[in-house]
Amino acid sequence: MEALQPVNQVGPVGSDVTPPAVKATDEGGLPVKGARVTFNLTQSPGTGGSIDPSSPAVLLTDANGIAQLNQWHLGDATGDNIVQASGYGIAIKGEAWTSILGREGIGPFVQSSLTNWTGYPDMTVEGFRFPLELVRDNAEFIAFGCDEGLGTADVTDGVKDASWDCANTEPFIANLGGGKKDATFYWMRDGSTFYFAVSIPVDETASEKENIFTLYLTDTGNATLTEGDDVLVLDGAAQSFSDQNWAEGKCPKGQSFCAFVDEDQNGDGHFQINVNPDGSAFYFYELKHKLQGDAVEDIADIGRLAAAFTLRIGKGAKGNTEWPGPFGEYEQIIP
Ligand SMILES: [Ca+2]
Ligand SMILES: [Ca+2]
Ligand SMILES: [Ca+2]
Repeated sequence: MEALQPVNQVGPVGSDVTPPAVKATDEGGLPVKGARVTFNLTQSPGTGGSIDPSSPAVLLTDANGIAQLNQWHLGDATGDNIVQASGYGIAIKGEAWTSILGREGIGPFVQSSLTNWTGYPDMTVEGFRFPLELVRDNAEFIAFGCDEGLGTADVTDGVKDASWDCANTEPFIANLGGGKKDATFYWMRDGSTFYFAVSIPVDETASEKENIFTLYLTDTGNATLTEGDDVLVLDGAAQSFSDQNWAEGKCPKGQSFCAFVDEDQNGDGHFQINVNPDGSAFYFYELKHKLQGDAVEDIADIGRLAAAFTLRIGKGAKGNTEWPGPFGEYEQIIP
């Protein structure tokens, strides 16, 4: 029995995640139809967690050997939700053949590569005696229920791991040399740190020369970029992160980007081109910035946060994105 869906998932508490599915095959790798698989919801934090059909759900595999739940709804509290799938199979000692019992204990069991064969363990078939062995097979599926916007992300690799599924998200349109793309802005926090990311689909996996994600943060509730605001720069091509602060009015003449590099470098970030399971690619920029209680060059109040960002991918105006736009305007992301 093989798990067909991810055995580890993350989803907001009280949400639906991908329902578990298993495939039953014989030792020749052929799908086994009609095998009985029992799905048990063995752990569900809080209340409201369920599977459909309800636990214990007993399903028969289809012609492709697949049994799948219709739905898996996470409990309303943070923690691991667990579904276990189990079924019995028969192995013939010394023979490369396996089948699945129709019910626990003794037959009838489902036939696979042999025809018109019904019987019991340690039985005789066509004059030959096959010692049979009952084998219990299990698969375990775990889905972590998280509170949306709360969690800790690993930003050391530019890879979008499952922890980002806990983040707040906002869609935006990214301008690329090849046209506009539907992209996503992510943010989340734990007790001491904010995490931000953007994900942008791309048509090819070639790296871009100009490749910079610049994030602006303020906690003052101001609608526009102001001196002293936090500036975080992630240069994807150079793989460099820089913690800065906005220096309005101190710009050299003719220069529009007026940020000073902080004495206290606080944070980290990475960029990578990732490949989806379907083979399509996406840029992923991820960074973190520790919350500060006192440093003037960093955000001070974690209870209220407004953000803006620019994204430059490729040369020229076609590759410039401003969110929420126009430049210098903020959007409140924590009210
Ligand atoms: Ca990561
Ligand atoms: Ca700093
Ligand atoms: Ca700063």
